[in-house]
Amino acid sequence: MATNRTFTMIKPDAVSNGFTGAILDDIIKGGFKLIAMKYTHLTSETAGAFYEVHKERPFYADLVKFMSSGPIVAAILEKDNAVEDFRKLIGATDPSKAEPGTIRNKYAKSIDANAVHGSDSDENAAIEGSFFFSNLERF
Ligand code: RTP
Ligand code: MG
Repeated sequence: MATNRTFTMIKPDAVSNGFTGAILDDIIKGGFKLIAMKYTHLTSETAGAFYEVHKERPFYADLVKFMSSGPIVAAILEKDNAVEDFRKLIGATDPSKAEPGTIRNKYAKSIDANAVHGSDSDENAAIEGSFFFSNLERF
C-alpha cells in the first residue's frame, strides 16, 4: 500500500450507536478519499490476530473481546501525510483527552470504546489494509 494511505476501523461502539455516517462524513470532510471499505464482524480469533502486536499488553484481552462484540466498518483512506493527519483527526486514545472537534471527542465514551482505529505508521497501515482487503479490493 502506498505511503499516502492509512487504515481505519469504525469500532463496535460507534457502529451500534449509529455514528457510522457522521464519522464517514467527518473523514471525507477531513480530506480523506475512500479507497476501500467493508462492513464486517470480527471473531475473537480475527480480532486477536489483528491486535497481535498488543498481545503482551494488559488491555489485550478486553480489546479483543470489545472489537469482536459487534460489527465494524474497515476502510483504507488516502491523503497526503495520511497516517499522521488521520491520528490528528481522530484525537487522543482516551476520549477525555481528545481535542474538541476530533472524532473521539465527539463520538467516543471511554478509552476502550473509543469509536475509531487509526494506523500508527506507514508500515502498519500497509499490514492492516492487507489484513482486511485483497489485492483485487485495493486499487
Ligand atoms: P487504535 O490503535 O485503536 O487507533 O488506538 P491507539 O493507537 O490510539 O492506541 P493503542 O495503544 O494502539 O491501543 C489500541 C487500543 O487499545 C485500547 N487501549 N486501552 N486501558 C488502556 O490503557 C488502553 N490502552 C489502549 C484502546 O481502545 C486503544 O484504541
Ligand atoms: Mg494503535
